[in-house]
Order: sequence, then C-alpha cells, then structure tokens
Amino acid sequence: MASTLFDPVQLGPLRLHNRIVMAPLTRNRAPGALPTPLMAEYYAQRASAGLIVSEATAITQQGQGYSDVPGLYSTGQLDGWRRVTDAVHARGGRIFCQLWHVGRVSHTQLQPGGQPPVAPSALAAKAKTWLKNPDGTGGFVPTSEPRALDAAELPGIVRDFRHAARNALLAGFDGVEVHGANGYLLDQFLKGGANLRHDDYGGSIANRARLLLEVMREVAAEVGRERVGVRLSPVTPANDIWDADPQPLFEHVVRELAAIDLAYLHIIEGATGGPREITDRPFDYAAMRSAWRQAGARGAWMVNNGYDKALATQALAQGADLVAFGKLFIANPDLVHRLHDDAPLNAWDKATFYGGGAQGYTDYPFLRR
Ligand code: 8OZ
Repeated sequence: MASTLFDPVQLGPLRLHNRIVMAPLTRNRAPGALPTPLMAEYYAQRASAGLIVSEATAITQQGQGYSDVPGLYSTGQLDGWRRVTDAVHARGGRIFCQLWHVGRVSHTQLQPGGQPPVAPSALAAKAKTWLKNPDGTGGFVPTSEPRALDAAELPGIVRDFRHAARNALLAGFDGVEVHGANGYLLDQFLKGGANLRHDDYGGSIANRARLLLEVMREVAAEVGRERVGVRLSPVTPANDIWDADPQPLFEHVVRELAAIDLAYLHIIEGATGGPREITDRPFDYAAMRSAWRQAGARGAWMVNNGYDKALATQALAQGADLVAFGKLFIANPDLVHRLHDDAPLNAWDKATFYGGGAQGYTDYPFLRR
C-alpha cells in the first residue's frame, strides 16, 4: 500500500514521525540577528511536524539580506538557537537549519562596513529586501547594486557554509539544508540571468553549478551527508532570477548531487509561494527526479509549494517522500493533527508574516492542547 502523510519515514539516521515538513519561513523576528525565546516557543509549537526546516539563517554577516533575520556565526546566535533546538527536541521534534547566503539580495545597510552586497556579477536584482525603520516598523526597499565576487573569494564562501554547518550541529540542529533556491547566492551562480562570469564559475552548466556542488561536498564532509539536504527552485522568478534553459541545468545538478548521496532534495515547484504552473517556464520535475534516481541517489524527494492534503497525498502516490507546507504551518501549529483529522484550518494573516512579535506568530490557536 502506498504510504500516507502520517506514516513514519527514515531520513538518514533520523526516524521522522510523519512525512509532513514545516518549510523554511522567514519571519524577521530575530532583532540583531539573534534567535529569541519567542522563536523557541514558535518552533516548539510546531514540533509535531515530521521535520522542521528553520527559517533561512545567514552563514555570515555578508550573507545577511534582511533586517532581523537570524544568523549562525556568533556565540550569542548559537546560544539562541540552542534554546530553539532544545525546545523542539523536548516535544519530540526534529529540526534542520537552513543555511543562507543572500548574495545580491541585500542592502548596503546590512553589509559589513556598509559595503555593496556580493554576487556572481555586478548586476542588481530588481527585487526588494526588508529593512527595519528606526521606529521599529518594517518595510520593503529595493536591493543595492552588488559587486562581482573575485574567484579568489569563493573558497572563503565555501568555508563559511562549512563553518555554519558545524555551528548548526553545535547548536543542536539535527542537520542542515543548504538554501540553493529563490534567487539567493547559489541560485544566482546557477542561472544565466544573474551569472555573466567568464571564469570557471560562469558560462557552461558545469561551471555555473560548480559553487553549489563545492558547498554541498564541503558541508557533507563536515556534518555527514546523511544530515544534509538542499533546496532548489528550478523556475521560480523570486528575487528576479531566471535561466533560459533550466531543465538540463537542474538535471546536471541532481546527477552530480547523487554522487554526494544527500539525505534529501527539497524542490520548490513553480513560483515560490505562488502559482505551481508557470506557462512561460515549463519544467519537468519527474524527469529531474528520474535523473537523480538514475544517477544512484537514495535520499528523500521533498516537494513544496501550494500543497494541501489531497495534492500532497497524490504527490506521495507519485513517488515523493516528504511534503513541505509553509503558510499552512504559520497559521496552524498543529497542522499534522488537523490534516490527519480533516479538521478546519486557521487562515493566515499576511500582515504579520514579516516582523513584529507574538501576534500572528505564536498566537494561532490549536484545536486542543
Ligand atoms: C520571504 C521574505 C524574505 C526571505 C526565501 C528566505 O524566499 C526567503 C525569504 C522569503 O527563500
């Protein structure tokens, strides 16, 4: 019989209680990039997910692109995350840390020394970042003009990812997910819309995939490949990213990833947080998965974007192993229980997605406690 969303599944060394994943969700409630006790409460409320993937977490200050998103490069940040992971584990949950470098999706105000953000090429993203005003309210502003990274700087970025992965395990995370999606640094290298380089990291598919693959090998070497996943978004237009020919690009990427034998691939289908089908950017996800499996991959195939119970059940029947839910988890801390019982779902409040405090964060009601 086909497995259901509520069947346990093995993920590397971890036994997950179910196949329902809490997707990484940026919430901008970490002032000074420090995780707070309120964040521990928020994640602990959602610990019945088979797996939680943390909100995107900057590997360095250079990797920061928004006000009040957390980092994982200072002892204070590690201490804050330790409270989060302890709270999740106390409720029997599992949590991976999503490791993030935003690349050009940033603002000089957030960068070390007020410098420009870094990118594969000196091309600004027509995208917004979120900055906090002095009065504490927040707002979206255009990203700053980036500078192109020198090839000599890239080994340092790979080391920064590896170092953050080590920090994640020190802070009690069960593993890490590298953020390779949504128009951030690694996706900028992958895709022709942001990468105009003429060196070993630009031009051909193999060259554009090089940085991502170097990061994945180093992170896997640091924490063990069975504790590592990666998030990819072949066709999302998020943060002004695009590629003229994503199918061969991503089939190359997954064939190379198969050799690293990661715990999972996390695939955003369509436009992040938006339509699952993009008519001018068709993409064959089944072919991508076949390329990965045919290259010997044993990990889990995690799908995301706009899933409800019916669509998720169908995805499992068609070979997905895990399904990640985002906005539904914001509004329903007990989403697993509600999906299981076909109970009504709380509606989310968009106005409180980014920034603020407990309201719209830890105050969504449970069906029963
Ligand atoms: C929404 C707002 C800010 C950041 C992503 C980390 O899209 C994000 C993000 C989403 O992956």
